[in-house]
Amino acid sequence: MKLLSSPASPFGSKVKLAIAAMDLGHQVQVLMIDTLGLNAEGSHPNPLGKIPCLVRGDGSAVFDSFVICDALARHAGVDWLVPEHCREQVLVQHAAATGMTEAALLVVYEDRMRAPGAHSETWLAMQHQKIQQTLDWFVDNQPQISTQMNLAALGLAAGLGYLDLRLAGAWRQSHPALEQWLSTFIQVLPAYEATKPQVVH
Ligand SMILES: N[C@@H](CCC(=O)N[C@@H](CS)C(=O)NCC(=O)O)C(=O)O
Repeated sequence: MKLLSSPASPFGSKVKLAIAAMDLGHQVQVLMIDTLGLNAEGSHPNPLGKIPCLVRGDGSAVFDSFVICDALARHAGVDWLVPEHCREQVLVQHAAATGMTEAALLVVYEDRMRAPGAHSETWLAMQHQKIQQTLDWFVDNQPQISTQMNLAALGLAAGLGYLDLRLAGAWRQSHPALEQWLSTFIQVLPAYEATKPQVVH
């Protein structure tokens, strides 16, 4: 299997963490792609032109990151990614992590895709507010950390890594409880350091 991703992608990071947690590293080759380049050529296996995208041996493409994690769990025979006994809680926490990460991506895209004079300060403030409110929410709704790492924990760790990369890690000062949470996560899943969102030169 091939995983199309990029080192900075938070959703790619979540999938790479899932691969490490499920010990599937030897079965998945991670390929770095440039989404803008592939979109231009129209050759992306995901019609949305987004990463991450898993391409299996038979050529079938799986997206988005949630569906990829689910497909990998089924492939590995893993039943703890979304544990049955706390299914709704994990899915809600995962949705919060996803929304927070999407808000951070929108901040980055606003900066990257619009000319400086065309930025909407109102829109940016809304996204920053979503991020802050969700961080607040996670203080009281921390995903459980275990050697069998659930989807919400993977999503939050990848999302916090993206805030480190793109928003200068300001969350660490405002939310020390989550900094402690991430540090415990890394102790249990050290692969975080190699798979967190990062810029590779
Ligand atoms: N819901 C998707 C979101 C994926 C996503 O937004 N990926 C970003 C990079 S992290 C992307 O490909 N952006 C390029 C684009 O939107 O064309 C998932 O969970 O996989």
